[in-house]
Parts: sequence; C-alpha cells; structure tokens
Amino acid sequence: MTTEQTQSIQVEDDRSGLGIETLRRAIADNLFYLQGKWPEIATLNDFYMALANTVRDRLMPRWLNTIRNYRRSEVRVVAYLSAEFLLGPHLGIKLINLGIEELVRQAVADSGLALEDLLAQEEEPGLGNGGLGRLAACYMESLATLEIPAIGYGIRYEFGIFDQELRDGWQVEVTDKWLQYGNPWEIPRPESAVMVRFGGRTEAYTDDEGAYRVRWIPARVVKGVPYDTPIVGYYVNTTNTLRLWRAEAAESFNFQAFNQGDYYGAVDQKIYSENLTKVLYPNDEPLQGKQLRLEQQYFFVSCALQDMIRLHRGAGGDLRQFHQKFAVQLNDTHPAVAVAELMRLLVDEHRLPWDAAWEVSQSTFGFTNHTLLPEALEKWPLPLFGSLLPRHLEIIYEINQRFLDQARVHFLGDSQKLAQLSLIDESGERYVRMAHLACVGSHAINGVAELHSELLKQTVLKDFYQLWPQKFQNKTNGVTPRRWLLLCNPRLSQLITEHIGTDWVCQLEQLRQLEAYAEDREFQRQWRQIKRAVKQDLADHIQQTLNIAINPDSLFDIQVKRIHEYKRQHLNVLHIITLYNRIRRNPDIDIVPRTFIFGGKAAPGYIMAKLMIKVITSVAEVVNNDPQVCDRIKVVFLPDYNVTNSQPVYPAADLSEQISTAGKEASGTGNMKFSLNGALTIGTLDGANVEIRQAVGAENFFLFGLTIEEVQQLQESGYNPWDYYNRTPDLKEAINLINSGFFSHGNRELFKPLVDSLVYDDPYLLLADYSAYIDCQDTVGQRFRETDTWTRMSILNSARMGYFSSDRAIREYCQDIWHVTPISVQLKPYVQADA
Ligand code: KOT
Repeated sequence: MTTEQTQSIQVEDDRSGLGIETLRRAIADNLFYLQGKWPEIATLNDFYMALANTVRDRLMPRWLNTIRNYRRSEVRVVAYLSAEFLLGPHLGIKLINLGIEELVRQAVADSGLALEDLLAQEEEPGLGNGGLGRLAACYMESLATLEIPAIGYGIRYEFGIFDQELRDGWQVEVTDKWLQYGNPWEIPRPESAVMVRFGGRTEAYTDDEGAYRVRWIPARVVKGVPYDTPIVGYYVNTTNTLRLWRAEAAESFNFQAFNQGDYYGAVDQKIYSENLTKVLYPNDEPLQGKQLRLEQQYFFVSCALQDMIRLHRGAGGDLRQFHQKFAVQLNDTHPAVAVAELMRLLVDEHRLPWDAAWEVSQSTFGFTNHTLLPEALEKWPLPLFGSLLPRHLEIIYEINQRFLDQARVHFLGDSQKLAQLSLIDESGERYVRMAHLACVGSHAINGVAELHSELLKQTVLKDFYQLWPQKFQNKTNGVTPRRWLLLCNPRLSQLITEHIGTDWVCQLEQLRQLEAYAEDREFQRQWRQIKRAVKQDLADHIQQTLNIAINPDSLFDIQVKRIHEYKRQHLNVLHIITLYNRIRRNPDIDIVPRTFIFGGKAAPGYIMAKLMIKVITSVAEVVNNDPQVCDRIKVVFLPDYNVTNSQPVYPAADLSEQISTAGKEASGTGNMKFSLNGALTIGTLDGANVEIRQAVGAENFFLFGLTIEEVQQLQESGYNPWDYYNRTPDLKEAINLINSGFFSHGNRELFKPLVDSLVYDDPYLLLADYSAYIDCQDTVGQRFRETDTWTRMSILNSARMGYFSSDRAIREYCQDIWHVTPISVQLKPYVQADA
C-alpha cells in the first residue's frame, strides 16, 4: 500500500454530523457563510442552497474515499460516454440514498421550513432530451448502488433542454437557465483541463527512429474544463463521479502563440470557443450535418479519452493495457468518434503500433444502439467531417480499408455487401456512417430490449451481424427503483415495506412477494386508498396551476413522453374524440369517467409534433368546457414535462399509454415506471412492452394493434389509409370533426396538415390500428369498473416488475460486456464523528 492509501485526510472542522441539532446549525452556518444571509432576509432559494451544501458536505468523505480507491491501478473502471445525462433534481435522491431524509426534514422543520418547499427550489439539470439521457442517469445511480467503479463523461451544457410554455395552446420554447442561481452539486476542476484541437491539416514526417508518422496541425484549440458531480449509491459509501466538460478559450494558444496583439480576434475566439457547450440540441433525433453538434461530440469524447489516459498513466499504467483499466460504453453513436480518437491518441501521440492500438480500442469499447428509425442513424457529410477532423478522417479510412479486407474474405468479394458495410456511404453524396464506426470499433454491440436487439440483427446492422454474430447482445433497459418508486411514491413504498420489508429497494425482484397480497381485501383497500390519495395530490396540483378541476375518482389515462408521430399521441386524441362523439350522440350514455393527461416536449423544428400539441390543447379546450361531457371526460396537457414534473405523475396513473407503432420504439422506460407504480398498460407489441407483458402476465396487460410482421405486410401490400377512413364510421366522424374546424374556432386550415397526413399517408398506421385501439379502450373502461379485479391487476403489475430495475440491467452489462466487479469503499473517518 502506498502512503496515500493508508493516511487519512485531516480537515479542520467535522461536517459529517447527522444529529438534528447539528444539521440545523450546519444549515444556519451555510446560510451565513456561503449565502451571506441571515434567516429573516433569506429567500427560499438561499435556504435550499444552505441545505444542499450541508448535504454535499456530508457526501464528501464518501466521494473522496471512492476516488482514492479507484486510483489503484488494478481496478477496472466503467466509463459511460453519453452526450446526455438527464439527472433530474439531486437533493431528494441524495437524501434518500444517504438515508437522512427524515433527519433533514426534522432539522429543516426546526428552522420553521418545510422540506418540500426547499426541494421545489431546485432547478433540475435538464442535460438530455428524453429516454436516452434519462437511461444514462438511472445507470449512473445503479452503478454507484452496486459499488461498481464508474465515471460518466458528458457535456456541461450551459442551457439544457428548453423550458416549455404553452401560449394559446402552442408550445413556446424558453431558455433553460439552470445555472443562474449557481449549482451546489458540481466542483470545477480547472487543474485537470485538457486541450482539444479542431480543423487544420495533417502532415507526414519521419520520427527520430525513422518511423513514418503523421502530425495534426490544427486551426484552433479549445480548452475543456471538467466539472465533477457526485453520484451517491443507496446505503453504500460508493459515490461515483459524473464528469461534464465545459469549453473555454485556450488563452495561451490565442493570446500568445497565434494572435499576438490581436485583442479583438482573441475575444472572437473566446466567444467562439464557449459557444461549443452553450446549448443542448433539443432533438430526439440527430440533425443531419450541424457542424456545432459534431464539434460537441468530438469535444467531449476527446476530453474524456485524454482524461482516462492521464489517469491510467498517472497510476503507472501501460497504454497497451488501457482496456484493462477502462471499459468504455458508447451511448448510441453520439460519442462514436471515440473509436478514431483513441486510435489517434495511441498511434500518433503515444506511438503505439497500429495493430496493438487497434486491439486495445476494440477491447475497450462497447456500443449501445437506441433506435431503429432510419432518419436517426447518424452520418456526417464527408467534407464537413474532413474539414473539422482531418486526421480522424484519415484514421477512419485506414480502419475502413483493413475492415473491408477482412469482410471481403468473409463475403467472398460481394461488392454490394462491402458497399453496405463500408464506414463511408458512397451511394450518393459521401458520408461517414457513425454506427458502422461504432460497430467495427467495439467488441460488443447491444440493443435495449429483446425485440429491438432482434430487429437490429435483421435490419440496420444485418450485415455486421452476419460478419460477427458473437458481438451482438441484448440488454433490456431498466429504471432505478430509488427514484422511480421510493422517492416519487413514498406512500406506496411504505405500504410495500410494511408487508415485505425493505429489501426490494435494492433487490427489486422481492416485489414478487406482493403477489401473496393480490387477492387480500385489506391490502387491496390500502392499495386503492394510496392510489386515490396520490391522484388527489395530482388533481390539486392541476387545479392550482392550470385551473382545471378533475375528478380523482375518474380513470387517470396518462401519456407522457416526447411528442412524436411514431409515439402516436394523436391516436390517443382520436379515442378522446370518439368518446366525445358518443356522449354527444347519446347524452345519457354510461361511460367510465376519464381524465386524459398528456405531457411532453416537441423538437422546436418538428412542425407536425407541435401541431399534435395544438390539437391536444384544442380538444381539451372544447371538451373541458362542454357542460354535457365535462363531468365525464377531461383533457389536461401538463406543460414543461421534465424529470421534476414527472415524479408525481407516474404514481397517479391508472392507465399507461404505450401505443407506438410496432417496431418503432426501441424500448421505452416510462412504460416501466408506470407499471412499477401500479398502472396498467394499454400498449402495442413494441419495445420493452413485449417483455413487460410477459412479466406481468398477458391477462394483466391491455394489448392491441398490429404486430411488426403485420405492419411490414401491410406496408408491402400497399397500405391505403383512405380505405380505413371510409370504412370505419367512428374514425371518419372523429377525423371529420377535426377537419371541420370544430376544435379550431372554425379554422379549417389549422389541422389540415395533420389530417391530410393521416388520411393520405399515415406512415405510422394510426388508421390501421384505430379500431383495435378503441375496442381495447372499451375493455379498459369495463375492467376499471370491476374495482377488485383492477386492483388485483394493479398489484400484480408492481409485484412483477422486478426485472426492470436498472440494477439488473447494470449487472448484465458488468458480466457480459464490461467484465467489472464491485469494490466496496471503506470510510476512513477524517476526524472524530460528533456524538
Ligand atoms: C436519439 C438520437 C439518435 C439515436 C437515438 C436517439 C434516442 C433514442 N434518443 N432517445 N432514445 C430512446 O432511448 C431510450 C433508452 O434506451 C429508449 O427507451 C427509447 O425507446 C428510445 O427512443
């Protein structure tokens, strides 16, 4: 052991105390010393900051001991590379994972404050768009809880996903200023900054030993500064680091070497550099060819790999063993340029022979694909890629040549196959195919649900599967039960714990013990009572914020997710209009009262998605104000759907809408959060729905719609939505009502693009699935009336969701891809703990 490992770190004052009085005083101290306020003039945000810093202090011994542990060279560390981490608010989950929520609640109460009010102050770091970024956050939490050495690498966007406002029922995007009051959860590490180069040209030279080498002479250099955030596990000491990079001007480069005396040029350069990490691209799919986006990707990947190499060498490691120190996971293709960057660093900068470097690279990387949508497969126009990363383009050509030589042997010179496999798309304008680069450079490739992983092998990555079947795996997504049950649904968590103990929090499979209570009248009653209370809370919130009265005894039918045609929020709307028409036709009709709740953001440039929001809000306006129906149907669009706002939503759902066209949703993770909280699902055989249905039992899942095979057949045989429109009277009536201007103050033009797209094109087959969906919804309504049956189904849904924990998913990644094992972190007390 080195002295570093045996010595404890000495600090002046102990900030680990957890006595209620100690906590109260710590908060008061932080208010005074950090916020510069005394209680009478302090804002709620000041108190939040004082509390956040109090919690952060208590995390510090765990964090520092964790870091110290990982510096040992024999420890293999997972590096999760992701352009997005959608963490959600820190304070609540950190209190839970540290096990100090009740102590803190009491300490705060003793200062005359309510913990809930302070929690509400936090601006969440919205550094992601949706599923992909949120998955990265759940995985970071599970990695820490499972005591796996891990580091997350990403981008510290100054502005995260935009805040959504609704004006006149339309989405308006507002800048997300999440850093404006400061961020107590990060520590900048300017001493660990690295330089990242862009543009310019390459030059061949012969080194001292007479070897042929290439050097890259960049046109500009940007400095990457890391900001570290602790990610603490549940009831463990392990506290991993999320290291996010911010771009700054490389002053020495600009001010001295190149731009001597050119002050204004240097100012321009500063602004240009800082632009790089200003804002998250708010699209769920890539915007083809946006240079700044490629700059962001390369920037954080280069920062991350330089950081890992420095850590490895700092611990005395040899670069030929780099893969034994780090297992690097590529979260989709956004960080795929890492394959070329690691080769460049190893070959050009550290002078490894190509073959040795290639072996290290392939052993290092794993690649997760998150989408089959053809428009979402990233490719970069060759001229753009080459002008920004000239050396990387050369390296990619070299990788490609060697790869195609190998493939040629396998496919016996089948030139079409080789063209399909090539890292360069040469079918028209030339592109670099990022998914191909990721596949060639990784030892493992996985999809995110069984169905998705199968489809990958049959469709977009078919040729790679033929070449390397052994590389392909499935890793079905999961969600963390700490945030998505314990934190967001304390009442249900308590009921569960009273019956089966607390083990379920880290062994979600334990929920299966609830099966024994599925028929238990008393348990059912308590289960219902909790659902009712949680629904009442959401109803109160909706009343207060949106001034819409909803009935907590109605069926809460909820669809929250990004707005996208393939997710088919407009199919849900067609159901609402169908019910509306039934009531208008027969005012005395007996239907189950329903509250339809939507939430989600549309990409700012996605006109059709924005029109989908407008159609939801327009239908809401009419339905909610029609006295004939409004006690039976209400429609609510929750503005600004984000992690914070989602937390009260999942627990309040009776019905979870998972209605994407079969084959389009890679997995989904919201589907898991709903079911875990006892909602029943109405869904298609898409993504992880298939596995959820298998797990909870077909009889506890409302299935409808075309299968993938049927979708394919229908499309091949020439799908004609117009026929469905004409031969389905209820459908026709619903569509006609939209078209007539009924929901748009007589404006018949407003929804024309939406209606025309459905009736004449319908790429997502809403019309083909309409009747099955309506019939299935009718069954849902009937079943909801059988209260005991519904409650039993609800209990069984929660009871059987154990598999969908992100702990299970991470264990599989550790075993099958990363080959890493847990290491427990021992706390060495820095000073005597206080009594
Ligand atoms: C975005 C751009 C390019 C490629 C993929 C994406 C992407 C995919 N963004 N979010 N996803 C979602 O990822 C989730 C986590 O795996 C899935 O559950 C969901 O189905 C994807 O749509």
